[in-house]
Amino acid sequence: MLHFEGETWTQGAFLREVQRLSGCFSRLGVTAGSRVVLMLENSPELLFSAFASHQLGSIAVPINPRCSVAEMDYVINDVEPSLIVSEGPMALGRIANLTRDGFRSDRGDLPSEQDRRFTGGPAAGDAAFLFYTSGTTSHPKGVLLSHRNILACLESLRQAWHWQENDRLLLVLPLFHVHGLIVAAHGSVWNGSEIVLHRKFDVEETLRDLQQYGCTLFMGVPTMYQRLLEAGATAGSGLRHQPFAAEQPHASLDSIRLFVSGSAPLPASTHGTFKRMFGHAILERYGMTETLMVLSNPYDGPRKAGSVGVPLPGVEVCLVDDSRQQVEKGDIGEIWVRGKAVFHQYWKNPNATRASFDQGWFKTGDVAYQDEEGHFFIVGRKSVDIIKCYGFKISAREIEDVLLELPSVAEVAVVGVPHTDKGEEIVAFVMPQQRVRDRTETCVEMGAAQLESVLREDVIGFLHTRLAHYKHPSRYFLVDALPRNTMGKVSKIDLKKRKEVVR
Ligand code: MCA
Ligand code: AMP
Repeated sequence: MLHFEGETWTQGAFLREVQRLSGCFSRLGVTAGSRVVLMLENSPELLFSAFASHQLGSIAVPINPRCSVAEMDYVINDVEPSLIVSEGPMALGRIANLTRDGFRSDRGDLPSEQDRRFTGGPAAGDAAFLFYTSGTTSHPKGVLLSHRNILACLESLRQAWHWQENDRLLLVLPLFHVHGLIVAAHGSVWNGSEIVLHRKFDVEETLRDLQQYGCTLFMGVPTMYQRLLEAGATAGSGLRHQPFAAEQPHASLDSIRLFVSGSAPLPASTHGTFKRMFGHAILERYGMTETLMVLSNPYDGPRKAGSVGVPLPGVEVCLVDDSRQQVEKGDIGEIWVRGKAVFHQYWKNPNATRASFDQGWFKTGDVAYQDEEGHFFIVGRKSVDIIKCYGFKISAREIEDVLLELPSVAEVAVVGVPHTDKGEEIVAFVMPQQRVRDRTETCVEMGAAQLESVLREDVIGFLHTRLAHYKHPSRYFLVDALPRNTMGKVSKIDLKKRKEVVR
């Protein structure tokens, strides 16, 4: 059962929409192995389209419908889709316009016998999804996930989180990433449970629907939990209920049996306050687009604040030092992962694929230690060039390369700095081509407008054409020089620690 903006689809109705769409896709030329770009806001149509693509054995490529034209171009050139499913008019490729009205007026017939030829479904090893994810390089890489990868992950989560048919999940995560689309949406379909879908996370609508629909499951990124806490603590926030007493669990979230957090570190303080305010110990888990879900706090046992738990069923995890040796408990090492849910290749990028694996293990780049009981604690990442803002993975290199295209910019360094709401905020250090006169300090923070007047360039307008909004720096510093180490490399660690930057 799917609920969205006052409408409901039973399982039968959901399946009929999937069947109808797969017929429609097939008529538009989609075949097994071809790519179907899904560029839609959260909506039932996005879910129907993904499952229609699965049925045809094609590869669904979900992308942020609010990405910039340059980002869209990049993905479309990379995947060469046979179909782009989007809302609104576009001037690219072969388009199925699925605005809600368009979608309804094109109800068409149920699939013909010929269209049904794929209803046996694809083989387990066939690719189901291609997700674009940022890395240490400038351009995002396409992660090819097979049906086998996805089913292995979903089955593991079913066991670990006691996911059942009578669960009802409030789904507010964006459906163009693994967290929302695979873990939450496909997880619900796999378990035959219900979804209450929102277009976007809104704190008041979330609190309302958790109660109104009697939801049993919620999955979010740490920012969402932080905002739920703020709403809970703020009197007169427009919530229909009374502000919560900080020391007294709020009774009306009783229907929920599990709050899950992932995609970025959940601060131990958020975990503790949430427990006091709402009476629930959030279950934190860890995963990655390439590996799907890897570690999870226990459903039954104690959930340790600050820990991402232990390996999920069917997943092997080890911690490895720089000489590729496994480390002792308590020591820090890179997380390596092995298991059926781990992807096999980046799209058209054999070099990146080769570099990511070592003896069958996928090297995550995340760094952690294990306590005596075997619980994992993430302490950071090997690369300073990866930023997690609002749960989105962002490449500092990608932003730097865009800013460097501005003629007024000589050098630039982008870093992630801790931030209460976002997890990390994006901070850019810009060294202009022309030394700016009448400036005595070497590192001056300035707003975007001031930066534009100093550089005499439309920095923000340019960023809009190149990068999705969540990749735009939120703070700018004008610098005379960037700190460099003995090898001549910009020392981002020093930049992150600068007194002007730390709030
Ligand atoms: C957005 N912005 C705009 C526009 N739209 N600015 C100008 N014009 C626009 N049209 C700005 C926003 O104001 C904000 O800026 C920034 O862009 C980011 O937008 P948004 O993310 O929408 O911010 P928000 O509305 O505050 O929402 C916060 C959110 C959302 C609800 C936490 O970011 C979200 O849903 N994040 C989830 C990400 C996720 O699902 N990750 C999973 C990846 P400013 O910052 O200046 O206010 S998968 C993964 O990580 C692995 C597999 C795992 O383990 O799960
Ligand atoms: P993505 O590429 O968007 O799939 O993001 C995956 C990355 O998110 C991981 O490599 C981690 O750096 C981070 N991540 C996911 N879950 C957690 C968590 N619970 N705690 C800390 N980092 C996390």
